[in-house]
Amino acid sequence: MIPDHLFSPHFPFFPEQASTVAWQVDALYFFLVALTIFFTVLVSAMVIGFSIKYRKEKNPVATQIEGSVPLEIFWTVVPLGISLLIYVWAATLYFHMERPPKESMQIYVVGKQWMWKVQHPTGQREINQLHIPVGRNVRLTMISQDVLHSFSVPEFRVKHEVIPGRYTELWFQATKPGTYHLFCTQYCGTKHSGMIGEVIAMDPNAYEVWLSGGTEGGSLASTGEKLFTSLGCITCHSGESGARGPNLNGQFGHPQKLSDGTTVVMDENYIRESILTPQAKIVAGFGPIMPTFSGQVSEESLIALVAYVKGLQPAGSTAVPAAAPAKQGKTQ
Ligand code: HEC
Ligand SMILES: [Cu+2]
Repeated sequence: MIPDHLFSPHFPFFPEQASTVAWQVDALYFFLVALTIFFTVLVSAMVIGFSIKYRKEKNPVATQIEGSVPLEIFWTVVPLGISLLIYVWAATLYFHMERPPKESMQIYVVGKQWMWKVQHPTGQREINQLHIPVGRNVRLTMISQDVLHSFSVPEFRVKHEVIPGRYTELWFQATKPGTYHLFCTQYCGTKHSGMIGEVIAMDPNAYEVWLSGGTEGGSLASTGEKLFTSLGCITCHSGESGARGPNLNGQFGHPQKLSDGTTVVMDENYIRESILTPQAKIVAGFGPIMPTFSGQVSEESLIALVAYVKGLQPAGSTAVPAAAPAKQGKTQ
C-alpha cells in the first residue's frame, strides 16, 4: 500500500484528500495524466524531430518502407498492455468503491429539489449537513423524492447518483476531521447550484457526544414501528402463525420464496417495493391482498419503515434490535 501522505500535502488545484479512497482515485488520475503527457510529448517530439531529420534538402528521394512485422507487434502489444493495465486498475478501484464493507454504519439520505435530508438510525435528522465520525466506514443509502440528483463529496473523491424510485448506495471512510463540501452534481432544476451542504467529519469521541443529542423523536426504527402500527401493517404482519401476511421477523438478508417459484433476497429495495407495489412480487403461500401504500408514505417514512422491518428479530431471539447497535456504532 502506498502511504496516505505520498500525495499530500496535496497538489494545488486539487481538493484535500480526506478519505481512504481519495489517494487511490488521485493515483489513477495522475497516472492517466502522466501517460497522456508522456505520449503527447513523445509524438510531438517525433513529428518535429523527423520533419527536421528527413527534410527535403537532405532527402530529396523518399525511401519506401513496405512494412515491418516486429514493429507492428510492438505498437500493438504495448498499447494493449497499457490499456489492460488501466482497465484492471480502474475496475479494481471501482469495485472497491461500489461495494460497501460489511462493517459500515448506515445513514439514510433523501435528495429533493433542492436540499439533502439526512436521517441517522439513532434518530437525528439533518438538512444539508451530514455529521460522521472519522475512521469508520459510513454507508449512505440514498433516494430522491423527485428528480435525478447526485451526491458528491470532492474531498472524499466519492460521488453517486441519487435517483427516484430506488435506493442507491455510497460509502466512504473519512480520514481527517473537518468540514467538507457536499454538492449535487446532477443538474436538477433552477436552484441546482444551491443544492449544497457540508459533511462534518468528527473525531469519534466528539461524534459520540453529537450522537447523544437530538433524538427526541426516538430512533429511526422506533419511528418505523409507530408507522407500522398506524398504517395497519401490524394487522396483517403480526408475526403470528395464521396471520394474513408473512412473518417479517428475521427475514432481512434472507431469500424469500415467491409464488412464481423464484426467490428474492429481502433488502432495502425489496421492502420498499413490497410497500409501494405489493403485487410486483407475491410471497409464496399468500394471496395478493396487501394494499398499495403508494402516495401515502413519504420517502422518509418509507426509510423509517425499512429500518424497522430490517431490524425485526425472529420471535424468541435475544438479539438486540437494529436501533441499539447503531448507538454502539455497529449497524450493518
Ligand atoms: C391486508 C393485509 C396487509 C397489510 C395491511 C400489509 N401487508 Fe404487507 N403483505 C401482506 C401479504 C398477504 C403479503 C404477501 C403477499 C405479497 O407479497 O404481496 C405481504 C408482503 C409484505 C412484504 C414482503 C414480505 C416477504 O416475506 O417477502 C413486506 C416487506 C410487507 N408486506 C410490508 C408491509 C408493510 C410495511 C405494511 C404497512 C405499510 C404492510 N405490509 C401492510 C399483507 C398485508
Ligand atoms: Cu440536485
